[in-house]
Amino acid sequence: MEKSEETSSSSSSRPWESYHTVYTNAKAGMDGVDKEKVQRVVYEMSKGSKYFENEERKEAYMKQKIENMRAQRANLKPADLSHYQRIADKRIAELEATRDLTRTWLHVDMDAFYAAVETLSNPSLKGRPMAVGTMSMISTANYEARKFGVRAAMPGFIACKLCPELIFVPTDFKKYTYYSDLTRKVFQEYDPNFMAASLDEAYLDMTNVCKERDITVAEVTEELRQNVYKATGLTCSAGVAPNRLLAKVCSDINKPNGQFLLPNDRAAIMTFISSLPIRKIGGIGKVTEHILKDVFEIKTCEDLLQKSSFFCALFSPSSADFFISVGLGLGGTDAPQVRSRKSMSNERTFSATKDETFFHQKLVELSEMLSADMEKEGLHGRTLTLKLKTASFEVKTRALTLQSSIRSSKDILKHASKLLKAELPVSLRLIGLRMSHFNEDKDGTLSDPTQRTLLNYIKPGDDNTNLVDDEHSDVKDHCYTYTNPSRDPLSELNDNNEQVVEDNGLEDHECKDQLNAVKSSEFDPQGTETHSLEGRNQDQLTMIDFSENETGSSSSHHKEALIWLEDYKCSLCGVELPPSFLEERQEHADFHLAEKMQMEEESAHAYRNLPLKNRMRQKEAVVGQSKGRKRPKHSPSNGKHIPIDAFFSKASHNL
Ligand code: DCP
Ligand code: MG
Repeated sequence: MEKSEETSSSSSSRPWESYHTVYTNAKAGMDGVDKEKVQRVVYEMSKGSKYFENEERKEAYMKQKIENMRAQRANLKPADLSHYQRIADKRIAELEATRDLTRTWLHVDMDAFYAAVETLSNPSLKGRPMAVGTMSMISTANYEARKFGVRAAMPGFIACKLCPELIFVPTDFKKYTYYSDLTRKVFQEYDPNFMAASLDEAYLDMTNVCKERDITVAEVTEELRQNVYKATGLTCSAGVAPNRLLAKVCSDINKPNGQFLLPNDRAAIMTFISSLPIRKIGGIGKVTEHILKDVFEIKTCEDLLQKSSFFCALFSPSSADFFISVGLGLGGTDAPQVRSRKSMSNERTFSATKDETFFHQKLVELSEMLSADMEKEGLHGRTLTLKLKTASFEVKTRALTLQSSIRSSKDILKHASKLLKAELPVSLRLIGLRMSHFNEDKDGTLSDPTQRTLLNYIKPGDDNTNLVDDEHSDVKDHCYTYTNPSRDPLSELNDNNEQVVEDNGLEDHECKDQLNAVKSSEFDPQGTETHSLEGRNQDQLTMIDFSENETGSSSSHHKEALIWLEDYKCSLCGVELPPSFLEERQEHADFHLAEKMQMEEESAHAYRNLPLKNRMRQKEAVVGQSKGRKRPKHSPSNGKHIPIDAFFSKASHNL
């Protein structure tokens, strides 16, 4: 059996050659970089660290996935393959029939956004290598610094080693938001329903403006870029294509300050796609790339079509559709409906610390920002989720759903502090807050509070559910259409308006975005690949992993509670959300989680209020049942919330 480049070199005398992290991935402006030097420096400087250990865990996990997939491939008989080839050919024809060449999409992305904004305020930085961020973490680097291999999501101390002249500038999110708003005003002139994908990028449907003004898309794109420059003093790059997936790929081609147009012509698209490396596609991250390369020898998007029988044989229908669609150069073309905001979040990354006063300060800042954002959009929220990344890179979320919705920073802080208190003492490197379940009633009362019974948590025993391949959905669905565009902190993967979000390199489903994934490898705060490749049966089943274990190898007790039936229906309440609605799905999962915890708390409360005699009877019954079973580890409960680890051990009994 063939060995991948990476596996074969891992034991060589040049161990860094197999050390691929987000830091060693190339971004725009890094083409001429000495990749081996960067790899060696990153390897040497991170060796022995927790980050390194985590990378090794992920690497081991990926290798295991690859081995499993190889074994499955080896089991396929020629007759199986021709059977699946027929299925694939049919699906190719069906998907081809959906091709829509009538729209013209533009993806616009600001060049070295934070760095460019900082250079505007301090022109002496011009032409000198500089990075925005700190010694712990860099948010972005200008193109001068990129020549040395310095890039976003890289720790500053590694960047200094690569480029000793590097100048550091601290982040100033207010400034970036201000400039982002200016760019959005320009975008609105061309497409009032443009889709903001992050602070520095957006998708615009240019079909109407071209028709109305009888102007070519090349001209109008030049004009838009000039107008952005006039409004902000900043340059941007653009990609134009018949769909958003391709427009996103195109905007990176002539970065910085350039544009690339792909005509609305099938032959041109197929030529473009034929040599396009799969990794350029949003939604194909490191793990998927390696599986496709190492197991199926797939390197380009064209290879995806040629090997489509394997997808039909070994992957879920949604994954197979995704790969085939990419092979055909298909992507989102529809003008999405205006949807209301589902959640808002922000987070802060810092060097690992146990300092509780510091945590409190961070919570104060985050609560204030969240409150200000909600106020800006006239929203009140009911579900508050606290996100924590521990010193060992484990990501945990703790959520709580309130009886009535809140907005003030004081209220947010109060509840966030309760959630955090239950986790102390802890060493953290990231704290985030997310608010969801909004209602727009200004008084904060709920017009339709959702009341559910325990029955809602009984999961139908359905073995035949489909894989929710979170890696493969279209970023279009993670973007919100703004009639009044404002800051869009929704997309956790793309919208780093508050912080550096580390990429664990596992995948780019950024925004956890997919078909049109944005910020590919840069934004993957959760980093858990839900795309199960262990076997056909498992492949058919996807569960929401609330724990967001970044190693990608979460233990089974973490994987409970919510299954997307037939790929789109929530097993708990029947709500329908297609796989591409990643953010909404996460939010929906949070809702169930918080609701479940609330109910647990309520039953605990009812239990506490039972006469002592009855309680004793119940306790005896429980002890009897659980004899011989390992006792779940519970975190201290605080107030209305039950820590998630308690929830999972309970859930695995209940469901
Ligand atoms: N960002 C961040 N952390 C990351 C990646 C990005 O904080 N891991 C922030 C800083 C960037 C901004 O988001 O300036 C936009 O991200 P891009 O990926 O678009 O990167 P840049 O705009 O900096 O550079 P490019 O010219 O490659 O678009
Ligand atoms: Mg950018």
